[in-house]
Amino acid sequence: GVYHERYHSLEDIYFWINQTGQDHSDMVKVIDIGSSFEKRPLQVMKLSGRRGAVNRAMWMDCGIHAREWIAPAFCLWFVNYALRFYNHNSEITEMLNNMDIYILPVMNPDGYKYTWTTVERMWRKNRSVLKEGSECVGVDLNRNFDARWCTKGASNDPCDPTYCGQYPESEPEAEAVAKFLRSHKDTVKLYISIHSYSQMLLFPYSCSYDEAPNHNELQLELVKEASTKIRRYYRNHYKYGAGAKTIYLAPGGSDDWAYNLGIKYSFTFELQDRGRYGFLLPPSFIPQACNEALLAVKIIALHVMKKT
Ligand code: 0X9
Ligand code: ZN
Repeated sequence: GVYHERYHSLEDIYFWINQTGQDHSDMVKVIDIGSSFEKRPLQVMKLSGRRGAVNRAMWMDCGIHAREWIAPAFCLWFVNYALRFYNHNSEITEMLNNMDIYILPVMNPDGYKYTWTTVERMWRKNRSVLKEGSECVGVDLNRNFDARWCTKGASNDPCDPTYCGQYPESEPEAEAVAKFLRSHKDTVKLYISIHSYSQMLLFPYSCSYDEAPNHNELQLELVKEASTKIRRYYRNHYKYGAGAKTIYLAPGGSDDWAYNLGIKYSFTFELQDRGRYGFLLPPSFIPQACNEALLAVKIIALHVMKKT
């Protein structure tokens, strides 16, 4: 529908999340997992098929970084697709019949709101204010997780866009996600974090050049396969590989942390584009950007279901 071909304000997204929960109460449950620095709710949508309980789940978060507007747009697109095509598309039906899908559409609501309402459209971090010391605001939530925290590739200067925070999980947004995943780690088999831009499908590690134990499976059976299909069906090019070698060394990320927690299928997607518009991706690009990412999510989720 036309709703998903636009970007939405934070208030619109909250309204949509709760409306969707009410309209589809048989398949959607809205769960509050915590609140942001400025006390906005962190709302997760739990999607389930019309079946009994299952002991398998996946997690997807969007909008860790404030300016990456295509990310929350993708989470909304995905939920809409799942609800609309459950029992009509075999892949999404199989996913929902065999796993619960936890979706956090806006992990950084304060930052997202800030990019919508001030001239700082290029803001990246959250909006946390330090009690003492610095005048500068915000922590990079994707440097705030406990994975070689604040080593090379992150900054300990609060004024930098990649500031790692005072300690791992110092930020309420990162802490809430980490807490939720720790308490669901026996069921969550797949972690996906949605970012932009640069068109990449990344997996651990990004915090070091070490090769993950299941590197070959992640590389050859999953992201390569997804990239090939995106090229075939959408004529678009996605790079793929371990984060540190493919994009850059960057510690403290959610994907590496989730991987070390035991979620052996852990990914960061960088959606469109490759830099022409960058973070300012025009709304007319939303449908293709989301369909490409959806294809990759399906390929990976179906593989994980077979293997776990
Ligand atoms: O630097 C990041 O956090 C991500 N790129 S972005 O341009 N969206 O900021 C890449 C994250 C890759 N994974 C880790 N660094 N753990
Ligand atoms: Zn990002």
